[in-house]
Amino acid sequence: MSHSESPKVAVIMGSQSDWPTMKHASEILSELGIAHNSLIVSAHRTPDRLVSFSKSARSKGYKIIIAGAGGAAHLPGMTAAFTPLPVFGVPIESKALSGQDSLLSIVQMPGGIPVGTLAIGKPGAINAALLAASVLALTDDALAERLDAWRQARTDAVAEQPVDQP
Ligand code: RP5
Repeated sequence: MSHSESPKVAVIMGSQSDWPTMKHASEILSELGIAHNSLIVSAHRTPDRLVSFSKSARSKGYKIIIAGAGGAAHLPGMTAAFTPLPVFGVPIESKALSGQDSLLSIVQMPGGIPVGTLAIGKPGAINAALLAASVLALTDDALAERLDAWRQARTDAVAEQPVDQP
């Protein structure tokens, strides 16, 4: 857990090998002061862990789940099948198919069980965290101010004109 208050966001991933991507979601959540947990939950290798985590997520106080998985990426969809919480899926950039397999596995959910699917890889992990922050900020004015400041800092960092790089 990253903060003393109870975690609002769970960042789950199918494998240790997903952490280099999913840590970017965790870092953004930390920057914004959002309490969260990062957990390995595999749809294929630890299916019982998937069921127990997903079924208990709401009662544990989580508000949003960010789920990253690669290849035959069933984790986000199966998690969404077991919980009414919003699930944001991050397709991991797989070696075999550069994450296109992950993307298509996550995005093409049947109507009725939604997974909000982000971009492949690091940008998707970052944006999943920012999207979670936007949702939580709807009912948290202090977080809304931190998110506004975070966004303004990125805007302020953009130069008006390009320069030659050394
Ligand atoms: C998926 O299989 C994981 O999400 C990971 O992206 C992929 C490969 O896992 P490892 O073989 O690296 O553990 O379940």
